[in-house]
Amino acid sequence: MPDTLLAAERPAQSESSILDAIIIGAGISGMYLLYRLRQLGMRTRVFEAGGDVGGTWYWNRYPGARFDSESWTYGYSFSKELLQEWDWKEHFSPQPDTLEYLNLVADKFDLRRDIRFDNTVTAAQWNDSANHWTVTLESGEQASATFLFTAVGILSAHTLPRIPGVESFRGPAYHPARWPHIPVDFTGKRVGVIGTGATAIQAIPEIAKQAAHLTVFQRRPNWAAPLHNARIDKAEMAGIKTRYDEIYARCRETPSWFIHSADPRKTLDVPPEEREAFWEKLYAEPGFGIWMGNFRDILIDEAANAAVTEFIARKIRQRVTDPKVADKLIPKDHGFGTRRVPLESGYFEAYNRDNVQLVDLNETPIDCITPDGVKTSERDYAFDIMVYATGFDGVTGAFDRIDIRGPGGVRLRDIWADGPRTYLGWQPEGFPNLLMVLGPHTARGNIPRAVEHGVECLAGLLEFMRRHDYRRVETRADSVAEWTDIVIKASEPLLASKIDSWQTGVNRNVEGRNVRRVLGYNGNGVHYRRKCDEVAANGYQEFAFR
Ligand code: NA7
Repeated sequence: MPDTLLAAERPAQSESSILDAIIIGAGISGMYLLYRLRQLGMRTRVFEAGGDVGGTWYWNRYPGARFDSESWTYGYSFSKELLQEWDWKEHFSPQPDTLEYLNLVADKFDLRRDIRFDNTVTAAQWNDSANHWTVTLESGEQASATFLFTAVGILSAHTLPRIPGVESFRGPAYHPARWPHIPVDFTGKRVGVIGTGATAIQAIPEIAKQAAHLTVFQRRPNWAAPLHNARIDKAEMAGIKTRYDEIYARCRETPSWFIHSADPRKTLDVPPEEREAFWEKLYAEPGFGIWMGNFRDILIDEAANAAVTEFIARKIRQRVTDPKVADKLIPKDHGFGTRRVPLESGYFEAYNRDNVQLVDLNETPIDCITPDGVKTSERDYAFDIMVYATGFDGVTGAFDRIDIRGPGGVRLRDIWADGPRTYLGWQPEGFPNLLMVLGPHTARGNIPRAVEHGVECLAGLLEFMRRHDYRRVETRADSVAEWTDIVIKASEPLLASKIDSWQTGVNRNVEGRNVRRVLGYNGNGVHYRRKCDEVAANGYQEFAFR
């Protein structure tokens, strides 16, 4: 094996300056990609905006932050030694434990020596004659490499609310994705939270336990279901360790790469009492079963969805003491499961506390943020601390924040203005040697499972290039057109595709993000795997090489 992928091809004078690969991001994707590219002998450097490894789990340190995937399906599967070495402490790992795990991975594989932390990539430019990418960092420094890999995550471009006066608040104000490294003490404080997405749904019960008073500003409620987290004791963990092969095999065989897969029955074919008993069982179980292990038609059939939606609404009414508050917490504009379902631990009960108030912004919209707090159409609210749990510019947002230019200065942001165009989510059209982990239009679901699969696919492509002495890869336009069409058609039957959410690319805090786009492959992950395998087996005919 040559010491670098394309060592024989590289002119002697550029040996030291042109790397084989640059990776943007040292989260779960970038860490594994670095490990894998090293195995291929590629000279690689990672640029990471954060101060250490971990991506999502480095940044999102807010109270209550934890997995909604079962921990023992979430870890990397590539190293049997690592699997045996690490003990998950809870079925749905809290952020500090997950970060500890990722630090262990970084230490064990000595990843940090190739990562430059606190380095935000602001631009990337393809040099066609030299056949390399040059990235520019916030500091103005530049670095070049034959291949540029994005490992920027799907929810890394956080967004503050577009509300007048947002910068004017006098006290501390936090977005959960930029949470301080020292825990925030809410004791005795008046706290305002804007947003009721998955993040707020995790944070609110925790903040409520501490704060003197918590006011939640809700624009749209979300459906949520119980997480049912539990600790894992030593004996249980020992059992999990013996079953890892089986667990990961199971994930490979389900549509979203979680352990859950849909019940083959159609909702309305099942007698009402039996249906009800099934839903009760799912509601009492940990994790995404209520969403992904439900009857197979709840996410595509209006009547089926209405039935399960009614069940979940009833649960909210049972759990929230004040019927008026319960009613406000029940979404009216979308059915259960048509936006990513937040899994909660005492979220609805938080509203039964005397120190928690829900403000419905449909009744009393926010006029502005003031130095003291929030002014709605009805009154002023004074706060000591504000939390803007207002989400992310999903999937393409992190790409848009980098000025990525291909041949002739073409901007990726412009090419994707009406929606991303890629082949298999591996590579955008018209951008040679730009490869993506978790790029738009890949299959996603259980993120680390998607990451490992995506990295393996790209590693296969690179090995193929090495065997054939290729230095340049570009997707064929007709392949991109075909895949884009498949992706769009796969999402059409889903009720979710008719709903505004980060998954359909709508974020009213970002200029121009008010039109729905298809951002991921929403077909069956098993089919996606098969397709990727076929492309590799057939010699990557959908790509042009030089
Ligand atoms: P989400 O799910 O996008 O939630 C953001 C929340 O913030 C949502 O309730 C929004 O209401 C609300 N929001 C955003 N902007 C405003 C303004 N300007 N005014 C009032 N309310 C606002 O992001 P999360 O971080 O909670 O979760 C993201 C994912 O992380 C999640 O799906 C999991 O996969 C993990 P809206 O619904 O837009 O009316």
